[in-house]
Amino acid sequence: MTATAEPSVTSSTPEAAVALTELIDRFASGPAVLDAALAGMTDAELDRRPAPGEWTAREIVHHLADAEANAFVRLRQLLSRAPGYTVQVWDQDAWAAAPALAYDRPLESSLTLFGALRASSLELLQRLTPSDLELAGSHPEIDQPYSVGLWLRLVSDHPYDHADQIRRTRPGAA
Ligand code: NI
Repeated sequence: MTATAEPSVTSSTPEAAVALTELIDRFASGPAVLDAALAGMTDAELDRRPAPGEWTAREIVHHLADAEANAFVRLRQLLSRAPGYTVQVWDQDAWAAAPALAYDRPLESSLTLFGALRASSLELLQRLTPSDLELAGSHPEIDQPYSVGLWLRLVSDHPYDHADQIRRTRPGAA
């Protein structure tokens, strides 16, 4: 997805503090948002491909876990002030399509992993200072510093975007 960022989250005004709290709440709610989107879906529904080239709900869940694992590393690299840190990019479509990564397997391990990774990162986010938000590295595909503030905005939105996508895989939704 395309990266956009509002700079306000990286300042230390009262408005920015509210914005930060809201972003952290949004980050924390990701697993529940995903669970709600999946509620009651059968295996057949999880494997329904709404159109050629689009992901199934099952594939989206594995993608969310794998993306969170990448995000988990990025946050820690940023917060550890890794010198000259450049984000490691990964090809999400190649991961979803690689037979060895088995995006057709049961959901449970990826749901557990997504929740656990996010719970761990949440503990770090709850301790952030305003200056931590400005810690930054670079991203080969983003034309601005890849800061903790940008990370938080992008990663907080991620399960919301994909929950919408899961709802669109349901029969009659698209
Ligand atoms: Ni995604």
